[in-house]
Amino acid sequence: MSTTVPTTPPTTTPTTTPTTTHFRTCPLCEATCGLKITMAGDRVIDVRGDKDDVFSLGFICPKGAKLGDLDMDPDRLHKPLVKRDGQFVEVAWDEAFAEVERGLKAVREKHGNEAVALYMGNPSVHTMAGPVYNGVFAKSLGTRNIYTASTSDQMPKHVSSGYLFGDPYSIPVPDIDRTDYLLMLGANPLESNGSLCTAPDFPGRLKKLKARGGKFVVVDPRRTRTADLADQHLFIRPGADAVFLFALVHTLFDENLTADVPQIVDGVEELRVLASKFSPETVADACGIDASTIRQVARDLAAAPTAVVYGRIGTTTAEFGTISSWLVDALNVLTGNLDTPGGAMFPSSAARATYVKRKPFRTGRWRSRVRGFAEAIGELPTATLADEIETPGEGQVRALFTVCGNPASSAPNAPRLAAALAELEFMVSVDPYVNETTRHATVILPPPRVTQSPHFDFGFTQFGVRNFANYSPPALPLPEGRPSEAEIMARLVMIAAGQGAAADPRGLEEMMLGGLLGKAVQVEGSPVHGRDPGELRQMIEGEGPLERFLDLSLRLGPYGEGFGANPSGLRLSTLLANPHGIDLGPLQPRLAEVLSTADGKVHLCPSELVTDVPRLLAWLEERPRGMVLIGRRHLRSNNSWMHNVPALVTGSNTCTLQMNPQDAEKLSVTTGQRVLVMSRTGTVEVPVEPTDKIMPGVVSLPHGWGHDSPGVRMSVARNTNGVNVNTVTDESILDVLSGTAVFNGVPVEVKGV
Ligand SMILES: Nc1nc2c(c(=O)[nH]1)N[C@H]1C(S)=C(S)[C@@H](COP(=O)(O)OP(=O)(O)OC[C@H]3O[C@@H](n4cnc5c(=O)[nH]c(N)nc54)[C@H](O)[C@@H]3O)O[C@H]1N2
Ligand SMILES: Nc1nc2c(c(=O)[nH]1)N[C@H]1C(S)=C(S)[C@@H](COP(=O)(O)OP(=O)(O)OC[C@H]3O[C@@H](n4cnc5c(=O)[nH]c(N)nc54)[C@H](O)[C@@H]3O)O[C@H]1N2
Ligand code: SF4
Ligand SMILES: [Mo]
Repeated sequence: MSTTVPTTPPTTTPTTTPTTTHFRTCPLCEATCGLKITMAGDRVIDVRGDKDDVFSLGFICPKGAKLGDLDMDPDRLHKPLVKRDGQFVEVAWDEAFAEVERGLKAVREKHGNEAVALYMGNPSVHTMAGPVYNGVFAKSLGTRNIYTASTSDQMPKHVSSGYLFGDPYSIPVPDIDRTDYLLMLGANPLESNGSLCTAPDFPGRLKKLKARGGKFVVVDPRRTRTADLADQHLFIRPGADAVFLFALVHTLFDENLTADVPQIVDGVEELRVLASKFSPETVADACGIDASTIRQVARDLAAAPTAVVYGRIGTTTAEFGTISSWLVDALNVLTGNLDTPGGAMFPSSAARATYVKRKPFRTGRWRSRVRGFAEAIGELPTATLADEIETPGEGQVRALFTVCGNPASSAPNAPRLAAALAELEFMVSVDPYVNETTRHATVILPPPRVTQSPHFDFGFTQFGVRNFANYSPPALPLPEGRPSEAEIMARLVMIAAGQGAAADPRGLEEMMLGGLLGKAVQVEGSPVHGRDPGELRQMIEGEGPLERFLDLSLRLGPYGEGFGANPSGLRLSTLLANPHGIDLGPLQPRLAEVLSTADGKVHLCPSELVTDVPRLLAWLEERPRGMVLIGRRHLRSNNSWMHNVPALVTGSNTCTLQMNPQDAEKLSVTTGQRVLVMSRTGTVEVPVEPTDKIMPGVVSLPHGWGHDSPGVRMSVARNTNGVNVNTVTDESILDVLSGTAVFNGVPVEVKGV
């Protein structure tokens, strides 16, 4: 579709240049909106919602509309940087990879493989290269020091799904398009556009829920824009979701409101006994919600023809994140709403390998060296990465790779981690910016522009409220000699595997494709069982390695053409012929397919999760009763990395401390006055924003701000007024079952300056 040969960075194109139109899925958040992008030469001149997109139907948010500014950001790196004598210098790609090989080899020879850590951040599930190469890269490094943003986010959900259903990757989503009653805790989709629930135009879908006579209830310490739209909003004291949910479970049993629970569910009686300790009357004070209101919510949930409970970041990045995640699904089971339309359902991604049966899940197969935290899905908690870098001894982390991550901003007690990064012997970052994290790198390998990269959501097709598939080829070709993100990752894999910086990435690709096909032909029930992998390899189509992986995944997926077994099924060419995507219909019940527990049952009361209940009971007695801090997302921010787009950092997108007017009055502070927010780990100074939208005793600061560290090369972000909230979040407190950081309910003291 594109006609011109671009240079990078984008040129200043005369206005007479002919324009081209490109339909692409927005890769910025989980909503996967279809965009219509107009380009003049290699410049993006207009972005709007693609009204023909089968899923988003023209919806777009301000971030998607500014995708062009992000794509053409003058601060974006186009050449690798290597640090020499403390200064970054631009080098050729071959030289950069050779430097990576030298540095990695030196650390491994001196300290062993465990001295090398890997951190993968949020966009690594939004790129195509991430899902294809991250796993093999982690493996080729041969270290247990694997960290990701998941332990600052949704790991509790993986652990609860792992123990309930046997598969940590099968996370049910709320079927919001068909439900009659939605109970939403700790999510604000009117700003975030939804998470672990891919629903482009989430606001429109919530309005439709109400228009069809449904009800939705928001539980949040802040009256958010989502809460404003809801039928009912309950202020909850931060961190109390686990006891609130337990009280709902209690009420269902206490008032005989449970539905007929299917035979396949185990542990109902154990859960009843456990929940008996959490009556609404016992937990009301901790929640800040009357016992009668808690009982009313349980009754409404049980009475609705279809209903679903959905909990997100406010419930997962909390001290009892895994218990909350578990009870959300327990409530869906007990009310008869798991795996049924209008309830919590398991999406079916078009790129899912249908023939893979997972091994029964467990955490703690190994533990972190310093603080002994359990591994979960092969990862250690990001909250303990600083311990692993700072603490001497065998296995001390001395080198780090970061891919799509900014942990020096995003991790709890980020300043401590940033200081630890500065002490590393060697560090490589795959990242387009010199930011809070990458400024510490020895080598920075920048991925190409968004418009030069292909897109398919391997991640978020697993969380859609409808099943869908959408592929966007690159809008612009890569300039000669400029590696794609896939090639950057492939080269890192080969370096880590000892094949050297100059090895041909096609060798790795063939090995990976051959490995997948080799496995698929062996599994009974696979559409290619018994076939010749070599013959199948010949059939795979696609221009680059990512397209070929996608073609393979689609062909072997649940709607796939099965390498000829189902000729009308999906393959890459089907998606290429449908630039507005393919709608694969509403979600279908598929629990039987998902269940991977050893006994083939749903474990409603897994003993592994019950072990944390005594800590919850102790918290009920000794919970923080003073001021606590929670987070906040704004529509025009996205974590730490979009503050360099001028149009996104104006107006209300500011880093203020929201505080209830009663609390502001006690401190004698008014709008705009500066206050100190102090915690065990640090202090930040911020302007206060009194608002009755936040409950008394709670303050809120957004994350991802504070870009004025020395060496950060983000000229717009540098000049924004913001502080890093993770200066005051505490890495010493975790959701122990999942190793997840606590960003909500952090005890703080606030003082006027
Ligand atoms: N206090 C507090 N802290 C939080 C949160 C909170 O709510 N409160 N939220 C947490 C959550 S949910 C998350 S997911 C984490 C996020 O934590 P991180 O993933 O560590 O941080 P991000 O800010 O998302 O940074 C993304 C990085 O990827 C780079 N990047 C962007 N696009 C690309 C690309 O295409 N390729 C490559 N290679 N790099 C790219 C950016 O330049 C940036 O450096 O933060 C967590 N931290
Ligand atoms: N605009 C924008 N969109 C984003 C992002 C972004 O930074 N900006 N980040 C993306 C990422 S990485 C993610 S993971 C998703 C997250 O998506 P969401 O989970 O929807 O995230 P938030 O908007 O932070 O909403 C969390 C809500 O939880 C509330 N909360 C805080 N503490 C508690 C508590 O103890 N209990 C309860 N019940 N509620 C609590 C907060 O007040 C807030 O309203 O958003 C994604 N989308
Ligand atoms: S809601 Fe998300 S996917 Fe949609 S345009 Fe905005 S950033 Fe992009
Ligand atoms: Mo996240």
